[in-house]
Amino acid sequence: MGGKRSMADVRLYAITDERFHPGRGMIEVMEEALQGGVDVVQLRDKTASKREILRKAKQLRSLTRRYGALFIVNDHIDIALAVDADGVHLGQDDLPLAEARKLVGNKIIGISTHAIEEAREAERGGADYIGVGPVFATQTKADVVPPVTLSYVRQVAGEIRIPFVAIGGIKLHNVDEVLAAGASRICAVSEIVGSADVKKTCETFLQKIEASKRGGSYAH
Ligand code: 3NM
Repeated sequence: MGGKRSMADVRLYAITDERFHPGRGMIEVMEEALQGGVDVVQLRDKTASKREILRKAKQLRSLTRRYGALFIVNDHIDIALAVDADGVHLGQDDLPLAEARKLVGNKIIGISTHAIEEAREAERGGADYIGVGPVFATQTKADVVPPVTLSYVRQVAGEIRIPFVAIGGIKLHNVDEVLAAGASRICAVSEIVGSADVKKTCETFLQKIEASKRGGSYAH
């Protein structure tokens, strides 16, 4: 695999969360996800020290480079810059987009959105992509808003022109509904990194995404 990918080409986006794979290393798990075809890896760690997150970011930067995948750092612009990540992902309470842009230049900036007004604001402000979620209930993110449901996915698909990634409670058993609602980029945490077969889970997600693009559905 070669060449730098852009958010426009992204189909499957994986986020780290070590709580879901006790006894297995993050690098090993994310390498399986990359072998399974994920296009983006995001480092998300709400508890480790900055030093520790930096150490993991360096490892994930070199791993994603080997696979030609994008690498995004959640929250920490300084770490994203220090390891030359492809971008940062920011929430509604993080540094505002305009200030973040001054710091990261032309790196990718993704913004979490939970309502159409937030999506419009992110698009107007020059975000490179938005997160749309939580589509379904999730235990993975603390204090997240109630599920935005498929109707928000439909609304964004119909109105917003920058790439969007559907997230929150998305599993192999319900992803077809999300794709049918107009999503073409899927993000999952627990379903991917908590899987007994991470590579196979990613491959199956990708088969479903590709099938939906062809207008059909993947039968098993
Ligand atoms: N952001 P899982 S939901 C990190 O709605 C994150 O912005 C969300 O985890 C949002 O795939 C979420 O395990 C957690 O449900 C998604």
